[in-house]
Amino acid sequence: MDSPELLRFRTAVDAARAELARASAEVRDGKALEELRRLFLGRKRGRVTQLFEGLRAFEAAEKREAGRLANDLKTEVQAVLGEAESHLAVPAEAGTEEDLTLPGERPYGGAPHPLRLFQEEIEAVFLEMGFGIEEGPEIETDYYNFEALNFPPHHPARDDWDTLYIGDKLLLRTHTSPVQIRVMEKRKPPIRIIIPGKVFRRETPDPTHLPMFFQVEGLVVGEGVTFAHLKGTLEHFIRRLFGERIKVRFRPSFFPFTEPSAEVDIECLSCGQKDPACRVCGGTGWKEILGSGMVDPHVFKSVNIDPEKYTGWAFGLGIDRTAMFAFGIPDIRLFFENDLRFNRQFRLK
Ligand code: 2NL
Repeated sequence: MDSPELLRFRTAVDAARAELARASAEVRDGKALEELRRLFLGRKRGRVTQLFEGLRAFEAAEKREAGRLANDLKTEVQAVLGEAESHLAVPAEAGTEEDLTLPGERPYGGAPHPLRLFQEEIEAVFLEMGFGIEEGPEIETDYYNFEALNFPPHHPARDDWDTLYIGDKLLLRTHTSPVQIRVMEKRKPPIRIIIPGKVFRRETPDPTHLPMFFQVEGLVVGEGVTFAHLKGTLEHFIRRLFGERIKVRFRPSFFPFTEPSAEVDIECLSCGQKDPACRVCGGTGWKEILGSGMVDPHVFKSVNIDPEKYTGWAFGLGIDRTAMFAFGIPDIRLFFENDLRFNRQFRLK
């Protein structure tokens, strides 16, 4: 049985709770809210405060129960005050109303991806020199991706260009060269084109590899086209992209579809050719940026271009790899995380 004191305490708590409900329903502004807060939680006269004061009169046996009642009420009061506050309209102070004559805020409308911007820079240099831009399918046949490019079936050179096969004859293209083959089938020389696009290789993702990346290839075919044109054009391209003073070197190499072949290196921009432990150039001072060569006569034969009459040169460059080098980006995967804080850093000029 509750003592009369505890009964009275219960009644007082219930009365306070009823008053809370009534008074809170009438709160319309910050001032009324503050009054309500003072009515219940005020330091001397607050309803809750006084109930806590009253606890002192109880024997230990009932103090615990009375304390619980007072505490529950306090929690409720705080919840009701918080709720009432969140429903209050922000007071419109004089002079701070919305100025309807101000121009609107421009919503963020998106921006080209950094790789797209870099691709467009590359395209601009070749467009200047009279090249056209071609595109083609990302799913290719074995013929266009390999055979026409002088990779016979089962040739070990295919190992360096392993990819995902879709059935026997279809695959994800490993370079954009198949587009050049398609163009040469349809069009007679002179030809002067670049082909940017997605390519695919069997790779495990790491800071410098992904199974999908971007490439630009180029092709020039005509009468009297020589290795001198290859050198002059590629050197000009590199100077337009990286600046007039960049050091460039050509180095012999091998590709199944060109003969002779050359790789092109530029000075390491990361260490300025000075750091024997440089992570970017491995201490060599040079960074390979593209592969190139004179189109192999076997390639011309597969598209019915007479290699006795016409010669040509071609090149291939990884857009992602080159953009990483140009911007000092340490991990290729950053391009594909779609983190706007990363992407927005590359709004060029
Ligand atoms: C590299 C090397 C290269 C080509 C691509 C090509 C295309 C045709 C005929 C002959 Cl149709 N060649 N493309 C030539 C040499 C090198 O790419 O390292 N790319 C990232």
